[in-house]
Amino acid sequence: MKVEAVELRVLKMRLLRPFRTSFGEQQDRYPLLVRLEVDGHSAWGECVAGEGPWYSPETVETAWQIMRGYLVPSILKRDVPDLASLERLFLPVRGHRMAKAALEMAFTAAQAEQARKPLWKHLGGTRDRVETGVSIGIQPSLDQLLAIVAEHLQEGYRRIKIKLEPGWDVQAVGAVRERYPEIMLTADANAAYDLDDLEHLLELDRFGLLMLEQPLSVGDLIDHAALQQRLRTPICLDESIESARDARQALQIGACRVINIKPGRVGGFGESRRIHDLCAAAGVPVWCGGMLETGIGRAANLALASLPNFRLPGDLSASNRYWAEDVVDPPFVLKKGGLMDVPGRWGLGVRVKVDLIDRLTVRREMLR
Ligand code: NPQ
Ligand code: MG
Repeated sequence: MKVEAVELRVLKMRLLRPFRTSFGEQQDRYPLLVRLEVDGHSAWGECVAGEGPWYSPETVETAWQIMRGYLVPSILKRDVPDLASLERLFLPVRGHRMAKAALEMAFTAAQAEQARKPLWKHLGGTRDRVETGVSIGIQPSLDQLLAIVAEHLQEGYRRIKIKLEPGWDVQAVGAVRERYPEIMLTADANAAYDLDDLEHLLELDRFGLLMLEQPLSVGDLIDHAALQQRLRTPICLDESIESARDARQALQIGACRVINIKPGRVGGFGESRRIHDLCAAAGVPVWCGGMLETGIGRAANLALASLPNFRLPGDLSASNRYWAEDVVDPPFVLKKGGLMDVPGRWGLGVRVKVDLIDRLTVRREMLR
């Protein structure tokens, strides 16, 4: 497959409501999109890097520069027969996994399109609908938290995740659990604690959480293992797992019992698949995380989540969880029972609204 040209764009989109985590609050999202031209066809991908280096060291700006300066030149006008070849061409660039993943997503969608298959079948998925969950930001009050949880349960989401930070943890989880004793409930600290908080974190054990996501710092596999020793609640790692090697080592020392896979965080579908397979072999469930994507990134996540070891509901929310108008048509919606259809058209599987994207674009460059 030959990539004739690559277009990079940054959009400006407003979230329907501000999203607050332990690393900050945000209302505007600047999605970074890539479009590959392959055999006269367009293939879209989305880079999930954040606006600032809070969730990960990558940002929209660094991803743009690394794609433009290194990754795109390494593939332009070259014959790249398959995913393994693309990964080899990207290997000299250390890190910058979100930048790599965006190009890999578009490349893989183009391959699926050429094979006349939807992405999920091309990736080896085994189902055309998946269970959804929703991630709820830190709220100004417990009342507002309960109201927003109620709203999302009503819409049908199968699993509620609430964001934690010191000062918004035991009480918040307790309030939701007291109101809803039976729901699948999880909590995500985005690395806001350390082992000095051990006794405090142990208080979360009584709420029967499905898992506790990324309680400690990114590099703290050993401390996560120590915490997991004391905690009945399974620990799920997110930020700490950037590769299949990280996943293998985390499982080896007992640092977690669940892994959140985000293709952006680990460098693409190839690495996601290796983590998926390794966890399947170890009997460890995985689920697909979210990064406030547009419908383009959502389509990719849904395709990945159709693989068999994605056994827990992901952060795979409907378009209207985040956006007044999504960049794909039709928008993603929840079906009965909190299920979502995996896009079924050839390639990425969705129709991209190029006119809308044009109107939202604040920066654009064509590379040939
Ligand atoms: C998580 N996502 O699971 C992330 C955190 C997150 C849906 O909870 C810009 C860039 C904004 C990255 C907001 C969800 C972000 C971001 C939240 C990541 O930890
Ligand atoms: Mg997380």
